[in-house]
Amino acid sequence: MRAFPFAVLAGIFLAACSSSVRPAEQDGTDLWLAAGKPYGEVLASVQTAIDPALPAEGFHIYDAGGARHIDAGSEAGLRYGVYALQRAEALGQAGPGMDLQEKPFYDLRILNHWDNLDDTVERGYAGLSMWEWTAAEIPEARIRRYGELCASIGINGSVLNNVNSNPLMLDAEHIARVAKIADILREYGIKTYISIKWTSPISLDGLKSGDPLDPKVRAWWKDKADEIYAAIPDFGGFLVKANSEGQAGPQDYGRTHADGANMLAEALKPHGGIVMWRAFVYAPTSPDRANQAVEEFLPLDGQFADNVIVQIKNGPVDFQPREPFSPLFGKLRNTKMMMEFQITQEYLGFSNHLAYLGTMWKECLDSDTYRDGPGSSVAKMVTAVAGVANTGQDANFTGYVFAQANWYAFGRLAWNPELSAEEIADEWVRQTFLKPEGMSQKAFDKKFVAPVHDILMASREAVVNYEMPLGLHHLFGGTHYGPAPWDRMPPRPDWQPAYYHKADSAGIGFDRTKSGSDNVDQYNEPLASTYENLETCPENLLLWFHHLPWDYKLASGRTLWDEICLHYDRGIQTVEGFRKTWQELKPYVSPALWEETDRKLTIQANDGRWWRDANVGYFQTFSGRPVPEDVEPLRTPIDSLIFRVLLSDRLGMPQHDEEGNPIIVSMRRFRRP
Ligand code: GCW
Repeated sequence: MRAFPFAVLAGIFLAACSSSVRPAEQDGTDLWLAAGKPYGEVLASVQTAIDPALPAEGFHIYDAGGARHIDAGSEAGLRYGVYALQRAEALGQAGPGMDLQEKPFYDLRILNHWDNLDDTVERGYAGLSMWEWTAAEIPEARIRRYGELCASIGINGSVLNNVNSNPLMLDAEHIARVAKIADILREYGIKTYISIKWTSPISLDGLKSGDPLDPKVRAWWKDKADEIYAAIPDFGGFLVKANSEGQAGPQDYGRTHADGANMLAEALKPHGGIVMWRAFVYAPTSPDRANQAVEEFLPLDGQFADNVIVQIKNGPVDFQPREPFSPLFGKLRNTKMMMEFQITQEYLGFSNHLAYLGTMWKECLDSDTYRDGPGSSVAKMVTAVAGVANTGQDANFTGYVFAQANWYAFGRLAWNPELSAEEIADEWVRQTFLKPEGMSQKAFDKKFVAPVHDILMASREAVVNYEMPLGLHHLFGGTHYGPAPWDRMPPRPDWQPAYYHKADSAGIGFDRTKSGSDNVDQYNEPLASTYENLETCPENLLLWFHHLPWDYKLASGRTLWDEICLHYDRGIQTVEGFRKTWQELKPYVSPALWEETDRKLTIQANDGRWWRDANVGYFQTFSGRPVPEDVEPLRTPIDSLIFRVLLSDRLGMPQHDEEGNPIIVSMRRFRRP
């Protein structure tokens, strides 16, 4: 027998190993339940008991007498326990002697669906409404699947329709339909809520007014609540957008938000329902939109009924890639507050861009408001959490496998805001992507899980960088997908990017210091001074709080102008890094998921360059400075971007060509600025 040299033998052996690694077939429709055992199987493997001494939604998993047990405070707690065990098994954390006791941090963990009765979804990027309002029957199987997914991460409430609500939501036909959906969701521990339109009594029954102090109006809402509870005995309550972006509300009758919320609260109270009253209010006349929620709501602190909770967006403007936390979280003391996060990526590339939001939400939850001294984190100030859902009729629910990570992260953080974004990312990757056959767990962890986890962790900062770095915000146009810093679209100044970036030949940024809009003073000390002072203002919020000259020197020693260019470039290069990594991951991921992600990462990189060309190119018309030599040069002259728009389909989804470039077209009509 001829002896092969060792190196040759080793080579043959390695080749055999790698060729026997075959990616698992999967298409993303199992979401994060892909790697776990079926629920029924996990349930059948344990002994269960309801122990009223445990917290209602809490559970205890432990081993005793040669068996695994799950004790829980209620049926819902038991379900959470089974899912927790399923997750632990999938993550390899369910070995003998397991002992895990948990209860949710927040009682209300709610998804807000901005779904319309015509089946469109406002800011929805995963197809039409999954509730299928216009179909003859409700989509039962789909709703069950949704129920499982929500329950598996502890979500216990669902607001079925858009906050820009339709009065028909409250007619008999829709109440009956909502009742059918609620009957299914109840099985998964999920309460059903609806968004109401303030003027419903006028539209539906011809009342002359919507005045919350008018006895007829009050009686109408009371009767309506009784009617709903007759159909849905455990109905959760109302979510309300009032006196906001053109929606009517109590202020139209000279009344306050508290008057309005309390009227509804009174109607719901006998049934145990709640009102979630949104603080997303702003008027076109204000010099700083970021100041308005505090201006309107602080004077009402302590006036809201005990079954009212004020729902506040994480930032003071509107779900931008980076905002400081809303100052309202540090101001209200005698009002229940609820966080509103946006899971759907309205400003972070829709369902095209890979942007893991666990990091963004943690940044907000961990921020110290100093309301009751140091340690008053936003997470501790709020008593409930809502997330604007990213679900639709798409088979994978979210339009992109990586968008599923955000639904997952929302649920996990609502359950336990102390989890880290890293842990959640790691859990999600391991449960979502199946290990290829013939690959050891260790190899899979190293070659696939770790790099994908790293992509997730870097992704939000990449978006901030190529869209709106250094505290810039609201630079988008049209459908909110792409850049339009030049946009001066009527009718409102506070819908125009120039209101926010304020670029001129002297510099750029919004002066929110004491000598500007004084937004800094809405924050408690030491934050007010930290933001006010250029030496201490965090660089990633610099242009949020300050208007600075183009040649202002940053910590790096470079000028503001150069740093702006550098950040845009860094965002693009980070996405290029994701693309490169993804190429290397091809052997370990199913072809369907690999192709989907590859195409979307290409789109993301191209979109990133479009954001850069538009913003850097436009700001250069003011700065008059060259783009530094160590960054990638601009690709498209600014002249050819201004006044052109992205081609979108009928649902507002952006169109890209074969190479993944955004299709930018001339406007059909000139709109007078
Ligand atoms: O950010 C804006 C969105 C609107 C949304 C509004 C809100 C539902 O662009 O689509 O309306 O916020 O939160 O009410």
